[in-house]
Amino acid sequence: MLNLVLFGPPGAGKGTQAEFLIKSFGLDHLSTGDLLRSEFAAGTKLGLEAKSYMEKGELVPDEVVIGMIKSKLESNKDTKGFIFDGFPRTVDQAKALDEVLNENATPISGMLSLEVDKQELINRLLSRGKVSGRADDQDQSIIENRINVYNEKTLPLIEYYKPQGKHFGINGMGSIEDIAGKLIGIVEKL
Ligand code: B4P
Repeated sequence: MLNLVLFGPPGAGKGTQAEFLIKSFGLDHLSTGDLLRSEFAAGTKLGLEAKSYMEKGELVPDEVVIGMIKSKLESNKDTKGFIFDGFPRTVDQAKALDEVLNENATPISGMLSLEVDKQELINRLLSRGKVSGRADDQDQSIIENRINVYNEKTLPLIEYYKPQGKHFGINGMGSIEDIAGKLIGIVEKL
């Protein structure tokens, strides 16, 4: 089973590149951002709680996100593997994910980390904000907060996966197709 963590700051291209990896390797996509947005579109209690954090560019509490991922893993047992997109975002989330995957002897195969300059991230998200309707993509100060939260709480995850030999850094600047080619090349060797 192939389990990939697609990693990077907001706007690095995680959602974009996940589509290429799904097509190439037949994996199931688990994006916590998409799952949380569908919860609040459905008006659930979990979704309404998450919305208040997401609109400020803060992380949704670990227990909410971990509970959501556990139930998705349990209901998708017949799979070739998963792409975890935007999850884990804290060391506690990574530990919780490892616990569940280890119970089924299906560990993380690799962490693909997209590296993109801060100004490019801001430009990409502001331009998506013009068409997506996402409140967190329309205000530069919220985008900057998301990047700060990433640097403080999410970036340390690189040091969690590196000693396990699972971290792969990829330059995420350039054409979407070229970046996809580099990612596919890495995954083929895992
Ligand atoms: P997400 O939905 O994960 O949003 P994101 O980090 O902004 O990344 P996204 O995947 O959308 O953008 P992408 O890089 O693909 O999270 C939203 C919020 O949900 C978080 O802020 C947080 O509040 C909450 N949340 C989610 N997961 C959580 C967790 N695990 N724990 C706690 N809270 C959680 O791409 C962005 C844009 O760039 C696209 O428009 C794309 O077209 C463009 N782009 C991509 N590649 C490009 C390239 N090479 N060149 C030019 N443009 C490119």
